[in-house]
Amino acid sequence: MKPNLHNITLAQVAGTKEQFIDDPLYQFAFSGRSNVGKSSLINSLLERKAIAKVSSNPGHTITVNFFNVDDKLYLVDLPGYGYAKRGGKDKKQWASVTDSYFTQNPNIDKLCSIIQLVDLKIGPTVDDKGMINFMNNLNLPYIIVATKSDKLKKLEFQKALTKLQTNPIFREGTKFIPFSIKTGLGKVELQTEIYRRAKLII
Ligand SMILES: Nc1nc2c(ncn2[C@@H]2O[C@H](COP(=O)(O)OP(=O)(O)OP(=O)(O)O)[C@@H](O)[C@H]2O)c(=O)[nH]1
Ligand SMILES: [Mg+2]
Repeated sequence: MKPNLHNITLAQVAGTKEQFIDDPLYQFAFSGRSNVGKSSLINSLLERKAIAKVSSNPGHTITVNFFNVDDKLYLVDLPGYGYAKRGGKDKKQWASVTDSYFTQNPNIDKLCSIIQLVDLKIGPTVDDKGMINFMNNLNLPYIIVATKSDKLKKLEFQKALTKLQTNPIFREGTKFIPFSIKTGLGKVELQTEIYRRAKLII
């Protein structure tokens, strides 16, 4: 059964790996460079305006935030990578908490899929390619969300999407979903894909 989107809580804000959620529910983690739209995507999927904090300044999300969706699954908002301005101790803290979600997380087997965001207009950056190679090497399941698609006109949109889908860096059979918070494109498709992977619907 589909989750009741009226029953959502921010269950955990984790600044260290010891604070990661430890329970049997499936998790879906949102990954991508800073400012690509991870928190916005979570709000859209949960049909809320601001349950996940959005900012026009990159580097907004600095903790790993677990949203409990009707006690059926977690959406996990991760800090973005590739934000050069954040230096020193902060950058290390960010890198370590995101990194440890993937590499030192005793509940990694609960990670059902990574939702990897790529800006459709920009295409995969060097950092995105690093993340995609990392997921390929660790055999982690992922879905590619091509976001901010509203920024492209129809013809450019089709061209950019085909270019992305034919990029050999992605694992064969990869699911691509074009998305926009502005037009609502891709929202229902991604909700359905998540519920299906979490075995809530067939
Ligand atoms: N045009 C357009 N803008 C978007 C879209 N999605 C997000 N944005 C904008 O992009 C900016 C960054 O969005 P966030 O959701 O905070 O990005 P984030 O990936 O969570 O960023 P960090 O927390 O820094 O990693 C905001 O100004 C959003 O309004 C989209 O589909 N289309
Ligand atoms: Mg964010």
